[in-house]
Amino acid sequence: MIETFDAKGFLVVPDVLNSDEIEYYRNIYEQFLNNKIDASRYRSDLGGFAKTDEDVKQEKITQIMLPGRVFPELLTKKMHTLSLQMAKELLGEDMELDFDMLIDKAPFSATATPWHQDCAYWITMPDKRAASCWMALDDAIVDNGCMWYVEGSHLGPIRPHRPAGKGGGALQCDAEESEGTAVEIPAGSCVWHHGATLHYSRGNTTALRRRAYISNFRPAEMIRFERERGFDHTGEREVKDERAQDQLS
Ligand SMILES: O=C(O)CCC(=O)C(=O)O
Repeated sequence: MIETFDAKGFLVVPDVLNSDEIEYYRNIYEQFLNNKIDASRYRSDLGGFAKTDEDVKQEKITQIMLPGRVFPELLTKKMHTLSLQMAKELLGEDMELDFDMLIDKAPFSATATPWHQDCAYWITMPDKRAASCWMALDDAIVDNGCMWYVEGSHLGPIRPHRPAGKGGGALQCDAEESEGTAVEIPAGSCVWHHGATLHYSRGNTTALRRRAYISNFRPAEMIRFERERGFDHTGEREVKDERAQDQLS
């Protein structure tokens, strides 16, 4: 599995959570979505680039940063403890949780997450080791927005990124589905990707839910490096890694 991750830049780990555990996380996830757990200061629309009058009435892609900080019980449960263990096996014993987030694509919200490499969002760091664990809390299929990855892209250059549109939201770079692989996984399974792996997901065009819980890991020393520079993954989104600056724009 480690070799696969190193070569491809992504890795499926099946059947991590059992049905009771999935239910536990879904229950908390719903409390975040309906604001029973108030994370409004960390909530935004990752699909906020699709700005017609109709679009602004409803979040297209709900992103809530740092659920584990808002509701610390999560940090002690299986998803966080096991994914930290996996991160250490994949990238080294010095891995620690940098941030977590919820990304929800509501039924029929039909908004793609644009192609991007996560490191474009981050400040340039001397140690590039980083990985995200994308945990499916619903079956993830192509039509509700499973993840797509470009195999080996973490080994190549960082593509130029730009804001996906006006008004915050996501970053994007140029890439095509024909370059990538769709990774359909059942609820309770996860897929890992490297911080430089090019990825994307289609919009949810179905009546199905598509709840994902994402945890990101990097060396403890690099987390310190970020925090010393005031970077904690709660701020405005813009191209931060100098390798991803769009020289053409
Ligand atoms: O869930 C999605 O659609 C996108 C997730 C993503 O970009 C990430 O985990 O880095």
